[in-house]
Amino acid sequence: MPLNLDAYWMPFTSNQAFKRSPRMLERAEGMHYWTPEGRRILDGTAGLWCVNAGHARPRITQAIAAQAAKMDYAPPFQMAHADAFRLAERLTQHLPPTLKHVFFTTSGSEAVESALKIALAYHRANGEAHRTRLIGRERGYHGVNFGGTAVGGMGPNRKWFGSQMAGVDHLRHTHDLGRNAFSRGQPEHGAELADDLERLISLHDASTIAAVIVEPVAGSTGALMPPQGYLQRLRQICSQHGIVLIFDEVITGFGRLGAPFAAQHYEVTPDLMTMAKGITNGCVPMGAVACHQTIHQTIIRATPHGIELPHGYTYSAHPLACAAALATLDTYEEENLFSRASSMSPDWEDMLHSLADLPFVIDIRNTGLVGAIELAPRMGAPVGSRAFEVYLSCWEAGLLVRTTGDTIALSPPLIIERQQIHEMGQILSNALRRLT
Ligand code: PXG
Repeated sequence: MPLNLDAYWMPFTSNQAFKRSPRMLERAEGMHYWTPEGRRILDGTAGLWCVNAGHARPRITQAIAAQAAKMDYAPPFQMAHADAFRLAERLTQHLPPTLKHVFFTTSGSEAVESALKIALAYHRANGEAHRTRLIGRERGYHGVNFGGTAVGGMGPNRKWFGSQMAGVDHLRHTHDLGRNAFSRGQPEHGAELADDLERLISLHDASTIAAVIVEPVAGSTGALMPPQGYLQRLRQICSQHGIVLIFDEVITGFGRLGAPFAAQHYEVTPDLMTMAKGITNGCVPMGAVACHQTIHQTIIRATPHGIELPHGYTYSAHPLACAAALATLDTYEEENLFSRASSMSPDWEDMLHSLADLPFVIDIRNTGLVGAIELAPRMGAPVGSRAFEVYLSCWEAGLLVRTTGDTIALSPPLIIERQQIHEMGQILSNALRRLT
């Protein structure tokens, strides 16, 4: 019987276009997907920035199967299972030393909501309940729940959803093609954009501001690297004014930049850090918030009896997710995958920048195993029409890429080999040459 495509309402998808011409995946292993027709597709995006160790790793899939057979589910409120503690402890070994506690969620969006609520709870517990304002950044992406949508800064994701949350403001974004186009790694210009926070502090007064949330590398908006000195400056201003700094590391975590987290890569430690995706190699949904010891202690000590933080999810620290995450960490550690993005980065960078002279390319950006190719918008056509054409050509040629607006974003599994980087370059180059 032919598959009925009607009932499934697909997320972040043009449902009408997809259902006219579906792209289906059936199987995955290592660096590749296979379609139901048996076509092999090189995974240039690690699924959606999450399958960092490559697909269907037996150690991880076996750990999930064994856990499902042993104990499928355990309530996380007022009871626990040992792997939840083991996993939190293991994660702290890869975190900056002051981030000593981990709160589990089911996704990146929930990690963001949890981090925003922990920041508010911290100020309240610390006698500063007047700090309620949350600051995000233009072009930021922090998932799709109400808090994340409100602090997020991608216009198309916000405009459908009313007034979202009161008391939110945004820093300016850091994208500056005029000064920084074709930068390799961190762009040179733009550290002063962090001073935008001083402007918002003058406007609202620091005593009203709870937290600033940024992605160290803005992913969904098209892979924008932080200008040199920008994150350091943001850290300094937050510390000076008692504002909680949250790094949303949902895509930068677990080796994407060549260190466990962007915090180590850029040598800037936030007070709270969100993570998801690569935490289980994408196998089982899971997110987490890592917390500075002072934030954790302040909240815990404020309530000597009873529940200290009335927050959590039915699936917090789900046994299958914990089993997957522990096996994922074993894999990352054994294969040194947290440093692999930096050892592969020179080849990756050269491949990307070799595309710089092709038609309509107006910027190439890269860091670790992240890449972005920005195209000139097509006059009179919907935003992103050129990038989507490249996406379709790559799909036909057996390569999976992502597009956002006029940017093609790349983030392959960290196990990628040099030959596969070369293959990606060939397919991208052919697709770009065909553009009109
Ligand atoms: N924060 C960041 C920085 C993200 O990148 C989320 C939060 C939300 O995570 P969940 O697990 O709730 O989806 C994300 C998600 C893209 C793309 O094309 C990126 C994400 C999701 C969908 C598409 O770059 N990141």
